Order: sequence, then structure tokens, then C-alpha cells
Amino acid sequence: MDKITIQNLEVYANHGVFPEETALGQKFLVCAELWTEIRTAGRTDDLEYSINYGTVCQEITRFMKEHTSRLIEAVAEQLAEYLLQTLPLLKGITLEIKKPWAPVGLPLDTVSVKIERCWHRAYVAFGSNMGDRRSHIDSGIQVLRDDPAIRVGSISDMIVTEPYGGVEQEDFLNGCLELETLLTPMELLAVLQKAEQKENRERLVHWGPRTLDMDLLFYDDEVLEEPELAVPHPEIPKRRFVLEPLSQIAPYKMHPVLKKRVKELLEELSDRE
Ligand code: PH2
Ligand code: MG
Ligand code: MG
Repeated sequence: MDKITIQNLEVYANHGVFPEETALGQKFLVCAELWTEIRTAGRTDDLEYSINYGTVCQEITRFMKEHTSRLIEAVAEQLAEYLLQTLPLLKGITLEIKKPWAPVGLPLDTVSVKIERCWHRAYVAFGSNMGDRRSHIDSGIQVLRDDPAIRVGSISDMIVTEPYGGVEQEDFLNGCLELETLLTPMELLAVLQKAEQKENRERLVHWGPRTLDMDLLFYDDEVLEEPELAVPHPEIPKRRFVLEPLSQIAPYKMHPVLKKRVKELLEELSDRE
């Protein structure tokens, strides 16, 4: 990915743990790598297709003067999030916050923190088989839309499916969606669970009836096996109610473990059935 860099932008601000730091302020130096595709701007010579580094410097300065944090970790985290949410062409950022006058009482050039943050692509499956299924799903999607760290992209058609897994229950309405997020997989899982909670999801029967189920299918090409969360979702290859809508919005998405595309997984499932 192409990058625009800013080195040692000087900002006088009041971040710090000690009272004298917040009262008097001090100098900070900001280094940023803005990850963005430069090709179109390069070929057209038109700033409209790029990120104006002057504006970014002004925004960094304003943000750091308007907010006061105790830790430079917090300055970096909040500033990176703010820039990623407000600059449409910014895909990711490396951000270093240096504090050359840190009151350490020993001679040093500077202390600093450096973070890398970017938009991640994830796929979510949703389903409902209780009450007004469509309205549970719509409010679930709205919870995602309302989160500034989530951008909902394409949403598949919603299909009626027979219950899978052996529990006698009503038919489901199922679908999948694509999103971009600044959240980690665990943080995203928490938002999905919040959406389920909002629809008064009760966990009575395993794989039983539910007002709303939202499952994380893929998160970039990450492979996670935590007690609370496995990514990719282990049941993907067995579930037509996931593969069918998913192949509508992401047929060529490669399963990072099975090394097969969604479309192939669906074809293989059809062959087995
Ligand atoms: N979800 C389950 C179990 N079985 N069957 C269908 N058709 N649709 C679902 O969403 C579904 C299911 C557990 O998550
Ligand atoms: Mg599920
Ligand atoms: Mg679930």
C-alpha cells in the first residue's frame, strides 16, 4: 500500500500523568504514515483523489489540543481512530507520538509510542426464527451501523431456510453481510452479542430458536481459536444457510484454513447433499 508520511509535526499540548504536565503543557512530536492508494492522484495530478497532508496536520494539532489524556498511548489510540473514521481515503495508519520533554529526570532524546491501526474486513452471518424475523435482523444491522468503528457494506438477500442441526423449530430467515471495522475480533464479537441482547435473545436450547443470531464468519484472513471465539466460524463448510447468502456477496473470498473459495465450498456442499 502507498503511503504519505508526516515527520515530527510539533504540537504543544497538555497530555501527561503529572499535574504540572497538564497545567503547563509541553511539546509533542507526531510522525504519521497514512496508508492510501496514491496511483489515481499520481496519474491525474488531482488532490481530490488523495489525502491533503496539510489538512491532516491541522486536524492532528486541533485534536491534540482539544483532548487531554494522561497517557501518550491514549493520545495515539484516539487520534488514530479519529483520523481513520474521518478521512474517507485513509485505509490505515502508523502513528508515533513522541514526548521529547518527558519529565523522566534523566537525559534522553525522546520517549514515544508507535501504533498501527487499519480498517479490517469481516463477514457476519445473521439469522432469526422467532417473532418478526425481519425486524429483529434489521435492528441487529442497525446496531452495527450505529457504531462509528463499523461500516456496513453489502448485505445479501435474506432467505428462508429449514432449521439445521436436529432441533425441532420454526424456519429461519438467514443472510450475510460484509463490513469494515476498526474493532478487534473480540470487540466485534461484543457488538454482535450486544445486538442479540437488544432483541432479548435468550440462550435456552443449544442451536435452538432465537430472535437474533449474529455470527462472525471471517475477519480478514485471521485464524483464531479462543475459548469464546473461533474464526473462521468452524461450521461454515457445513451450512448452506451461510454459504448461499455468502456466495452472493463474496463468492471468491478464500477460506484462510481450507484454502477454498466460498463458491467452491458451496459447490462441494451441494455435491455431498
Ligand atoms: N442456526 C443455528 C442452528 N440451525 N438453521 C438454520 N436454517 N438457520 C440458522 O441460522 C441456524 C440453524 C445455530 O446458530
Ligand atoms: Mg449461529
Ligand atoms: Mg451465534
